[in-house]
Amino acid sequence: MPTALITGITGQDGAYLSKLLLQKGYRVVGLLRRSASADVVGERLRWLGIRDEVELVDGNITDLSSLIRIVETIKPDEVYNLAAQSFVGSSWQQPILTGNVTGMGTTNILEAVRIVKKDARFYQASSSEMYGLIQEPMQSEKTPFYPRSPYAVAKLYAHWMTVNYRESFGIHASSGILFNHESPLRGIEFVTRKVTDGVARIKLGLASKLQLGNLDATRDWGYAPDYVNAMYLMLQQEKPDDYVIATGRTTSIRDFCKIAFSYAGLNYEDHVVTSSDLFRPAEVEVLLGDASKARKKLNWAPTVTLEEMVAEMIEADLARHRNEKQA
Ligand code: NDP
Ligand code: GDR
Repeated sequence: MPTALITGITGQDGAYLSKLLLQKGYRVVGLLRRSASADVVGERLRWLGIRDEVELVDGNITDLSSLIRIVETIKPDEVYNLAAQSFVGSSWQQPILTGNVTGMGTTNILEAVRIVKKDARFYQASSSEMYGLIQEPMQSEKTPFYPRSPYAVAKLYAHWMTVNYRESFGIHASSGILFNHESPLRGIEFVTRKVTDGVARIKLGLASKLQLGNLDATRDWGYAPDYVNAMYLMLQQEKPDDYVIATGRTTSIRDFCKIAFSYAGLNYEDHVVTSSDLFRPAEVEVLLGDASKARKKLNWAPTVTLEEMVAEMIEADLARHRNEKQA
């Protein structure tokens, strides 16, 4: 039975990746950072019905000694580094923490692998945010990077460290440059989930307005379960490499709102208000990914449309709020 170590197991991708790997017969071990809110720990794993099937070990991506101990103890065949301060908006408020966790945390886990188990295969969660100020209309593995937030700068450092450990030490280290991907398990602070949650609350009469920032930015939004499958496929390749994972369709926040509100029979213009407080100091205006390399080499393709995903997210948020009302 192969063993996978997942950092960031309690996040959206960690939960879906755990489910996928369990289905494939893996032993799944996740790094769990200590939290005072023990009651909410593992909420997403519980939502997927796999909380008792994964093992959780105490550690932190900023604490190299904990990582060395964990890699020594569980001897993983595959390491998926998904842990990050992943909210771009907060990275201006917490630039140093973001650098320590999202950037240096990656070096810590790469070091633990290099020192303890050099033959483990390594996945790094790189991001389309690294493209930032766009240099080409469609972004591929060859497009130059121009990060526009402390988060993106930290991710770019982590990305190059992954490439460097591959080239310097021969580690089977791959980076997935993933464009935005969403699901009912998406954190509530990200715009898609904020919108689907807002639609559900407005539909149920729990709210009437939804406050957003820049509606004109566009994103290439995919479906998280499709994207964790791409992570797995990257580590099954004979040679490590970097891959863009995207749908090839970009949609503005405004159009996302139109799709989401109209699914619930509502008009977004009656409910969405914008606030300059929610605009970012520097914006990534457009993202549109070219995943042809992944299609060709990994035989990967998205399976769910934006409209199907929005419907699933709204239904899940409606169910959550109905349950809350009954409780
Ligand atoms: P989430 O924000 O949902 O999850 C982040 C995870 O990192 C959580 O499990 C969190 O734990 C953990 N974490 C944060 N700080 C630490 C720390 N100091 N030590 C250990 N664990 C920590 O992110 P997603 O699941 O959406 O994304 C997964 C990864 O992919 C992230 O690295 C993200 O930056 C990257 N990415 C995401 C994309 C997306 O569209 N979703 C696109 C491209 C890249 P806790 O539960 O305790 O907070
Ligand atoms: P992003 O996702 O920054 O692309 O990072 P987010 O959903 O936060 O923002 C997308 C776009 O929506 C605009 N926006 C708002 N965003 C939020 N969060 N809240 C609002 O009210 C709002 N109004 C407008 C933003 O300005 C932005 O243009 C996500 C994260 O998962 C990263 O970790 C990951 O690396 C990238 O996707 C790819």
